[in-house]
Amino acid sequence: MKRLRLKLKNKTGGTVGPAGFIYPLQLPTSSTTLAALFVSNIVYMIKVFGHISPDTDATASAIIWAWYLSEHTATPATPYVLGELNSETNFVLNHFAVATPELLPELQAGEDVVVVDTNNPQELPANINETNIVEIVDHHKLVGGLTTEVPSTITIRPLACTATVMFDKMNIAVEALPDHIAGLMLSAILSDTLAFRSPTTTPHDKDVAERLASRLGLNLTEFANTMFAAKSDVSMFTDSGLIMIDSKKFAVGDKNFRVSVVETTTPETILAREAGIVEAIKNCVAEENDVDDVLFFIVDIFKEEATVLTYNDLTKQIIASSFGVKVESDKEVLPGILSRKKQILPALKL
Ligand SMILES: [Mn+2]
Repeated sequence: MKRLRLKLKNKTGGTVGPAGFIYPLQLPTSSTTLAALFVSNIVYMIKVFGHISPDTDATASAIIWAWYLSEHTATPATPYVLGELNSETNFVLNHFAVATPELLPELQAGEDVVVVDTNNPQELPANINETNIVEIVDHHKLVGGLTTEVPSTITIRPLACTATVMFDKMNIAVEALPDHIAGLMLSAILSDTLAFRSPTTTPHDKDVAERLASRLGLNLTEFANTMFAAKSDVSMFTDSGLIMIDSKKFAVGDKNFRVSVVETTTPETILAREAGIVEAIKNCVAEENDVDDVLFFIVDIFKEEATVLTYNDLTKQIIASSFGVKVESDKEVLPGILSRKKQILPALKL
């Protein structure tokens, strides 16, 4: 904290107030009032966070952007996450010696926030539209629903990963990036692209990842495989935890689904838990009023195929009509299907 204050003072020419707080000369937004500068008597600190069910990109992007805002724009920022991290993300944070971000506390009306790796209010705190969203950095389709009182900086680019968008926006040479920031960027790209296997991958994502890997002296394939091995250890998750690791709500016709994905190199360990997972799905449908069913996809990273559980009539029907297959058993293998964003959600129909 001391280092940050000194840096802030040097950069902005701000002054230190009577209580030792920094009063920046340039406030980040025109709507920021002096009262809003202080949250629980601490220095003004903008909160940066991604979506619920945080994955490696959502977590890494929050850390990367908070670092960038703090170090390069004199806007002190703190990264947060909206839930428990998956085993891949924990591995990545450990590997690059980065502290796990705290869980996002309840947001106050009017407080400044930055949203990364989503623009979907359904994946954000319920009162998100009462906050002041000063910036969004994302790579998902624009779904609508987020509103702002004043103009906001919004960057959504058709790249495979939010970290790639950030790499471009920062415009800092790979050599000048600290190790942990380069490492988080690389990990986020490898995670979101499944090491360039996913059809969401663009040549630019690949190029940036290769430059980051060489900057870090990492063998890209080996590092990606270690990440995927970490991701594949889901022994710490309960069956209901498993369907929530990476889950997005999605409406198809008049039905609301949870579309859950587990990416793994060892699908047999997940399939061994099939009965328990189906029970967990039934409990989820009973508990969540706005969920009619859960589509649970097990993505085999190395074989580049997905197995989806088709345990009842509705799941059989939607998988049959969406993917043009005859569904005759309680699961269906879909060759070549890796990406929920690009291959699963756009295909879903009843
Ligand atoms: Mn992402």
